Amino acid sequence: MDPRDDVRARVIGLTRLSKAVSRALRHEPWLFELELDEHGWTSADNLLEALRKEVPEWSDLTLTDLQMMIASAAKPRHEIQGDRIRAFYGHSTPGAITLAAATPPAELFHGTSPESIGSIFSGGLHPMSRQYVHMSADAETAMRVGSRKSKHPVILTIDTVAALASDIVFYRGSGSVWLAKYVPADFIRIDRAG
Ligand code: HQG
Repeated sequence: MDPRDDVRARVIGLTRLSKAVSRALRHEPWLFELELDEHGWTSADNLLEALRKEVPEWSDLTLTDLQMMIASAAKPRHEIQGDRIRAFYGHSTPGAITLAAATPPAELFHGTSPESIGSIFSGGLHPMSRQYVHMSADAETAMRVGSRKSKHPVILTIDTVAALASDIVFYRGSGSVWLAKYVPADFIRIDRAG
């Protein structure tokens, strides 16, 4: 990163900014006076205007700062196109976000806590507070996701070939992330315990 960008990144606090953007675009757009369209897009100008009031270090926040935050993130969470911005996944807003169906790899992975396993095997994977169940294309990512929930996460493998044959629809999130409205227990097995 250019040293001037590095200084700017430190002043802004990119992780803090990323969390605020996720809160606005995934969970509580109304707190930022934003409306999401059916694909999750909203005005980047309106978001910037709201964020500038959030913390003093963001009082002169620009689109370039948001682009730097997105480009330096460990994984693709947000996307800017022209004057619009959206979160790729993770939504818990009441208005449904419409995604395009896509064919996933033959296996997907989901990291969770040991406490959730009984309920998942009796009733399947549910979105819980989000709009979609989140899965990962690789077990290592699923392990990181599960580590947010437990020191000893359990990695589940989803047989997407069998699920697709039963008309379960999968959607592309971004990077390693795949989504579905629901995954029945029939297509889930334990991969390995952490
Ligand atoms: C569990 C982060 C009991 C599920 C991550 C999970 C991800 C059940 C929890 C993204 C259940 C929901 C999403 C059932 C599901 N009974 N528990 N029937 N069905 N669960 O946080 O997948 O870094 O809403 O196993 O990396 O952990 O923010 O979902 O433990 O991609 O970009 O209910 O969020 O992305 O937890 O994480 P979450 P998640 P970011």
